[in-house]
Amino acid sequence: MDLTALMEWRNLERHFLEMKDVHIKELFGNDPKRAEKFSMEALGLYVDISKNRITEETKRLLIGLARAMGLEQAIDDMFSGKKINETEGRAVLHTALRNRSHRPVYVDGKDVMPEVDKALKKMADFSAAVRLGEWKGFGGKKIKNIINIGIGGSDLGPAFVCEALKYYSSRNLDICFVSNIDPTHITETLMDKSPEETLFVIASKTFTTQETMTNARTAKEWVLGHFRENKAVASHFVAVSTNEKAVREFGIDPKNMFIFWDWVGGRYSLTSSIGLPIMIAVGQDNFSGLLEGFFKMDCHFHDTPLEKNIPVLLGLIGIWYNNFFRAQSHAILPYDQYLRRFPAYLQQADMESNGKSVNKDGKRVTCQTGPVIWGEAGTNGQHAFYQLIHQGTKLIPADFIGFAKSLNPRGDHHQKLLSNLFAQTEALAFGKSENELKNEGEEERLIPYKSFTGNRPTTTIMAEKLTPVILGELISLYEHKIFTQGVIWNIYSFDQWGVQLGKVLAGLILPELFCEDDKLKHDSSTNSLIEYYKKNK
Ligand code: G6Q
Repeated sequence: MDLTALMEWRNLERHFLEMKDVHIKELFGNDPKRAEKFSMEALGLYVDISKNRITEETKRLLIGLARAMGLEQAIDDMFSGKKINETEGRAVLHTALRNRSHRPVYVDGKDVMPEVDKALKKMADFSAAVRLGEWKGFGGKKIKNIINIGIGGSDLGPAFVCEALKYYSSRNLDICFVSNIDPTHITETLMDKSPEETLFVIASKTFTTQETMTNARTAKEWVLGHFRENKAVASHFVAVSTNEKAVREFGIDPKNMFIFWDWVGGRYSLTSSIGLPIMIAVGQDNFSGLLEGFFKMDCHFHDTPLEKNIPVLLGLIGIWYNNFFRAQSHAILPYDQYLRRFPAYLQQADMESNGKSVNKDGKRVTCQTGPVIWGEAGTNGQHAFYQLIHQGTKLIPADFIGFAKSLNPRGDHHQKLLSNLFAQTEALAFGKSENELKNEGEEERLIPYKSFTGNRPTTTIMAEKLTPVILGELISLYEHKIFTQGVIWNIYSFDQWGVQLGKVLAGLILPELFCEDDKLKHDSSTNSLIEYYKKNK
């Protein structure tokens, strides 16, 4: 199916010609009720899409495209456990992990909910034991440090959420994340810690990932170097994995293994056992709150008509800029320090899912797919890259995220933070014209530099305050936004073959770095880099 040949696509192309020079200022000028019409309140979120370059007609046409691409059926297929990850032959059921209704969800004819509940119970028992100081190190001391060793989907989700929910976390425990194979990462992390008080969570779906297994072996040497008894491993290592055999071979007792399943994709796994460090940090109740939030947004996505469906609408607005305005990137700008790592988390979620150029029919796509995702917590970004968003030559649609209440109120900090958030969206949308500057008596020669064209689109998402429930809703919202876009682009969002080639080549180069023989068979650049290393190591 060629998406760009669809009548719905061509209608959007025509509509784009009418819209491309329309200013957001005009859209607001023509309709005093625009903010009301283009904002939504649901599940404790207030989502304002009015500062986008859209009209009712844009929405209607985009929804037409979504229907033409079978979005409603695709949503049903995902939730019902169809093997929609066809290139890996797997169902995609992260929604079952937070299915608080406990309605059966079937994979290959088997209801997975009892196993999901059992895994959650095991996590809860273990987390409680660690939090209460009942889980002791081999030397009998309480655990003070939890170090999660994992990478990609086995790192970014729990690392992001542990920081996002830090306000709700136990301050008696230090939760760290080691992901990079660079020895600096684990060295710096272990530096100030005692093996007696440290518990490692080795998080790897496959339990074969080079970075994770190398770091895990180094951690094991560190622990055994201290205790000099193999038995110590049982008190200081647990595993989160789908691969029991490899976990056992590493020396971890399978009773200290937390399972998940092949129908949970790495970057969609933080509500599975991969979330163990989160539950240890914030406790079972807060973790349940997080799941509750995910579930609420899952239900909203599944049950709400496309016209009022928040993830669908945000996904469609993204398509509008990406494919018609030809925007190359999308900024995520959380005005909350706790959400500092949201952009990095979403970078993987979005770019690994939708960074594809072959469609479901095995053909090259005929339109742009996933954008570059980037961002930084407000207000830091304002003093760094916002210049380009305001006055650069590129169109960068941005999502602003903020909360009415601060979790750490202090003087007028929060009011200042929010005034900046609101002001940025206002400045980006409405700009400042040369005439306004003239009327203010600005020096003639500076007018071109000081004027702002505006018409730079933003979406603002607000909630009363950052809670585990709201965080779950926000993450699920973006997961489903990404899904929506993948369906429209007709690509497989749940595989990641693009990470393979580099891994294979690294495997070939590794022995060459150790061997003295200098007959290298790569291209001249790669050969020179390897030779440079050998001369200077
Ligand atoms: C995510 C990817 C990838 C994966 C890591 C770690 O969707 O699959 O980021 O999570 O490569 O893999 P393991 O968990 O198997 O170590």
